[in-house]
Amino acid sequence: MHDVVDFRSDTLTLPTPAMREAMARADVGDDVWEEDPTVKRLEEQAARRLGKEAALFVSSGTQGNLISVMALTRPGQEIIVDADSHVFNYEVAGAARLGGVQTLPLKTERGFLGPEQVRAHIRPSNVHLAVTGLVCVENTHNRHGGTCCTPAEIEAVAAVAHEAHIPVHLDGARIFNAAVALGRPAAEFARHVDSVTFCLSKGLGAPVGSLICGSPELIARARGIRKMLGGGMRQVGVLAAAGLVALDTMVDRLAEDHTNCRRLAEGLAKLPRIRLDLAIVQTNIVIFHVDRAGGAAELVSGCLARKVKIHAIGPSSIRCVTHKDVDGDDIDRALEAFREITAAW
Ligand code: TLP
Repeated sequence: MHDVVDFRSDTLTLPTPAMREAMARADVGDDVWEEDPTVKRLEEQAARRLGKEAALFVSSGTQGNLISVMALTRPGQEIIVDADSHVFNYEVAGAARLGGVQTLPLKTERGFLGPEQVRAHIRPSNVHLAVTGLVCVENTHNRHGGTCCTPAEIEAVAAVAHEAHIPVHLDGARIFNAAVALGRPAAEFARHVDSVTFCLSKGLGAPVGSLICGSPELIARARGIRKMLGGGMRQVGVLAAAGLVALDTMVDRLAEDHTNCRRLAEGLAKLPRIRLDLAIVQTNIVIFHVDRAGGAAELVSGCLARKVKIHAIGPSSIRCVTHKDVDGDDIDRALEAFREITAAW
């Protein structure tokens, strides 16, 4: 049981004592000179886990996605994304502003582009049209409530893109949640994409960092772009050390977060004026809708008064994310808070 129960994001997780110890003891060097042994170890392990030949440590998921887009496209091209994707909604238009690409956002049911949808939107060669330069997919899907797509679904989309010589990027910020939920190795989700990013600083609990994984050629290009964006870091093994602990010790326990999220969702679904689809609660995110004017804001402030932090992602929708710093007792406490607030509804 924690003093404050914080469901706002799994990015709020605090580093574990083992991470802090590893950070203090880390062997370091200048990583711009490629002389940081701890960063190298992390990059090797990340590449191995994702089944790619090479990897690059970057500051954040946002930077990882931007660098991947820039490494795989040319300015003036168009990238196909789903309309609810993180790249399109939450990355400050970086792909447009810094990558010079135009985004084609497509509506989907679960957050996952289908192969025929992608095929239908690849631009034909025509003097008026932008050239389609990249297809991006996201797994698990944040704005759709942590939904997972299967390796086969990614393979099908990638096949259509590759047939047209278009590369595919996977925003796998929470790919290990998908891997744990579906019982498949993370590498299976990455097998058919050209680049994949994943985050150490969400459910895995590390304080900072993401990795881009791909071919040695892609990673060499990404390294140059990272430097250009000011993301070349020096003795950054102090951060990579925490990432190694995260990869070694924090992946399998994500199942606990999924169990807690399920229990939270089931409790929420029983409350008056709360609407959610239990069938899509697959990992550590639950998004629910409040059918009462001002109800979402009431829940946010009522919960806060009971030391439960939740986040409204729209005027009537709330996202709760479970993670290592929320335990079973916290779920009970939060559900009690929700019950008290909605009792009068
Ligand atoms: N998502 C954050 C916010 O930016 C919304 C969160 O709290 O969930 N891809 C996906 C699918 C993400 O959910 C996020 C972070 C990122 C990329 C970006 O990662 P960071 O925060 O490391 O830049």
